[in-house]
Amino acid sequence: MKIKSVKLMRVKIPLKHPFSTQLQHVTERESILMLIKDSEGREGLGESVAFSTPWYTEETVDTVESILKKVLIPELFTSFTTPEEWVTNSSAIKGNKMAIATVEMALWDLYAKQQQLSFRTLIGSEKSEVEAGIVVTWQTIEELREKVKQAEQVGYRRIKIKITPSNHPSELSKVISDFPRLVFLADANGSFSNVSSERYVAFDQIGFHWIEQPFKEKDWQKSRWAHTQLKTPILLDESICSLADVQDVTELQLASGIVLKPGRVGGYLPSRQIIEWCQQHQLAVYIGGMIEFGISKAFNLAIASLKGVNIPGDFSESHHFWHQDIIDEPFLVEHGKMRVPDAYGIGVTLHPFILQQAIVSTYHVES
Ligand code: OSB
Ligand code: MG
Repeated sequence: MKIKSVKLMRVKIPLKHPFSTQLQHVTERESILMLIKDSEGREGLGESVAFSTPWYTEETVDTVESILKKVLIPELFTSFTTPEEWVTNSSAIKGNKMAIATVEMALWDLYAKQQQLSFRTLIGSEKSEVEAGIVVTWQTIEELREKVKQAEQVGYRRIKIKITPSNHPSELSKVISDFPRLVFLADANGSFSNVSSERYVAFDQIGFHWIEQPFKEKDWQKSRWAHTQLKTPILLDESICSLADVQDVTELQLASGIVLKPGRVGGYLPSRQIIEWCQQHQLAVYIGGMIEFGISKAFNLAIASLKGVNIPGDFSESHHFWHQDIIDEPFLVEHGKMRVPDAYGIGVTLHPFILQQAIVSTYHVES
């Protein structure tokens, strides 16, 4: 896979509406995009999922940019024939999975184009669409009800709502029972670690299909207690950064399933191993989002279409977070589903005008 040139683009786009949770009030999305080219001019696109500051994960836009420039881009100019081989060559690097995943994504996009295949076909997926899913942040119960109603009208069947211990369980139960056709998942982002177990038990009674990350990432005692003693199945999100973490979920009986964020575990290859482990050990798994642009969304859609991914993931329409995404192709929900791109590679192209407006800085290297 001879790489001729690499371009990094640091981009920033305001969110259509602030994404406000217990953890952070996000008003704009900053990210690093990577564009690689081979000697025939074919391109590969990658997108990093790290945020501007370390409020959700240790890696940030700055750390990703720095590791890419200092360590990973030079490795792109070495000799390798497949993305797997590049990953193996780079395996001496500790951590920095989001930086690695950015390169891995660009390599898969380019490699699939070189093979004249869609990334979905290349990885052996047989599904051309997956179930969509939306995340709802809210301040008042009226706002929650209104957003759920709008989501149902768009066609979403799976709704993830952000919860905290200060919400009223009876009000949440009422919202759930008012929308009997929808599947509700609650994401607590670790907020129940700081309150009494009685408070959590009240939320366990609400009737959510799943509760995501009720306790902090390493609060395994509590997760194990809720998983083995209570009724609502638990999914772990922040706790899952590697296959080893998923193996702990099985061996220590911590949860019913996991949220797999490919960018957080290092990309497609580690995601594939995790999905296989989940299949062999009856763990539920869904592909989670991190307020991503369309490059990462397209990549994640292909991964979500693999056999073994058995819960609808974070796949909302392109205009849910933005007025206009940085890619050309819009992602839409049709009958509750979203199509997995089937053009060569990941299947998306940059929108030149939107990109130009979003670019903060660029970095270019040639072999
Ligand atoms: O906890 O799943 C989370 C966004 C940023 C950081 C953490 C999370 C989220 C989401 C967004 O819930 C899901 C999406 O991108 O659709
Ligand atoms: Mg989550």
